[in-house]
Amino acid sequence: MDTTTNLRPFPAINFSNERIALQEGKAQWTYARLRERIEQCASGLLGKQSDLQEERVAFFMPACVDYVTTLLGIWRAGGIAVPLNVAAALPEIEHVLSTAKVTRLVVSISSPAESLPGLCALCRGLNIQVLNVSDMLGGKIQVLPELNIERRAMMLFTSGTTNKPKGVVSTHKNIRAQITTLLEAWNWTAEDSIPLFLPLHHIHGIINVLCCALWTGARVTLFQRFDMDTILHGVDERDYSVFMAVPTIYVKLVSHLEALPESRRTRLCDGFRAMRLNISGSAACPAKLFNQWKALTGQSLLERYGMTEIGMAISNPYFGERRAGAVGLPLPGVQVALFDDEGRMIEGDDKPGEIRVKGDNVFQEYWDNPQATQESFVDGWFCTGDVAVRETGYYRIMGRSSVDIIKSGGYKLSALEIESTLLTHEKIAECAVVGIEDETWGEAVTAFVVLKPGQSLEYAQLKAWCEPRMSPYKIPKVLRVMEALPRNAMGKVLKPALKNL
Ligand code: MCA
Ligand code: AMP
Repeated sequence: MDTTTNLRPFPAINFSNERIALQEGKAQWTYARLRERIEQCASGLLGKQSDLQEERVAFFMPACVDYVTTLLGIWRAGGIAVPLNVAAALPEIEHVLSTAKVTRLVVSISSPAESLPGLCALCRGLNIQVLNVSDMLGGKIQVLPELNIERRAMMLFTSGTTNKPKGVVSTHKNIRAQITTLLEAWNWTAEDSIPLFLPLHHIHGIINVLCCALWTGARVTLFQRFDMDTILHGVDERDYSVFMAVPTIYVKLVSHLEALPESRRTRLCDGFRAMRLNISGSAACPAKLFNQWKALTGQSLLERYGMTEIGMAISNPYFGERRAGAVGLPLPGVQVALFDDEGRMIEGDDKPGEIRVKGDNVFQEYWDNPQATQESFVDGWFCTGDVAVRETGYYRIMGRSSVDIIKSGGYKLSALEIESTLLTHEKIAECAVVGIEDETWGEAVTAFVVLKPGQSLEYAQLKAWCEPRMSPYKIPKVLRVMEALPRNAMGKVLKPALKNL
């Protein structure tokens, strides 16, 4: 196998030339034009250097052609791409930039650094140069480096059971494995066309949608966010063959479609019916939702399971039974096993255990955190912290080993991170954050707080206070003011008890 990478592993980018790679509004970019942009961006980033040598280059952009140009430009020039969450609050961006020791931040005309108040000053303080992607386009293309595929390529931040998010570092080899397994399993072809409306600081949007499509020569229609009417317009126009979303989006689609007049509903449901594949992932797809979607559109949602550290690991089959409530079978090239509490591998069906994963898809390390990296592997297996059971070979996720991880609308959140911010509120003495089951969000972030003596706090006040301090999706949906938090004899908060209040 080729052990070097530049863009050659993305065969379509080199060879699809006149095919449309990207569509944004009415504008379109062919693969040839995209390649030129990527090489110009890579050359601009390199300047007089011959290789970025794993420099961490962050970029702050929603889904747009400049985002794609920058991501692939950084890879092409030998840097580590650090995509930022465009909805993040400034303290969260500061954590990413300083942890990753980012040296340059790329912005675009549509998302200048000024769009987030304080970002320019933050970059000055951290000695980070801010550059605009448009300044790098149109320049001369220079000789670009050949890179070994073992080199680091991307750092995504993920919440864990510790306080602040950790940087998950994947190599070019990991990324290649994460893409190619999905191309094979889901039958991607150059004829595919997919809308991309998911955030682009996570695997789901970056690898499963964008990179899979660009690897094969398919077409990606870019949207800055999930806007129901715009997305459904494309469905009505039969623009897409594949649709990928988190369960919350399917919940929203079901209630939207059900509320429409019958003729309009039928047209749109027929639009989904005409696609070759609808996929759900990032959080559990309840059997009820699977059945509702099937009843409306005739599509059996293909549910799959993945994680920032491993890309995708388990998937229902493209051909064959797609089982409601189950995530399916290990993907090609990915080893998956269940382990009991004593660390013994579980053979056979029906015994629950922790999912552990091995394969080229598994990330290299948590950035600058060898201890966390070491603790997350046992005998070469990556320990996911998710508990599953096999039923006639199919995996079904039963839950997580930690109550401190919350999944809301597909985002993984750390209860501890939210608690530590809430504890800086002048009126809050104690707090515990838990995810309470919710039909739309999967889990709704709920804050149980004990106030300091004589204080009162309304939900609206808390929400307004949180806004500059955390991403909107982390802000508690519910505030419960308590006299005291339930604790065990050791003084530890009994979170499961809170979930049942
Ligand atoms: C938006 N809001 C949320 C969330 N999203 N609240 C809780 N959880 C959320 N996920 C809040 C906003 O703050 C706002 O609150 C209100 O909902 C409406 O906001 P809006 O932006 O209009 O909502 P939306 O556009 O309908 O967003 C819902 C969404 C979005 C499209 C489902 O959350 C989303 O894109 N989720 C996908 C995340 C994702 O890609 N995860 C993959 C990571 P207010 O009205 O009070 O201001 S996991 C991964 O990559 C692994 C590898 C995997 O397996 O895939
Ligand atoms: P993230 O770290 O944001 O990539 O989220 C990964 C986590 O999402 C996994 O560890 C699971 O807990 C959860 N997850 C992803 N896909 C599914 C699924 N199909 N069903 C249940 N949980 C899922």
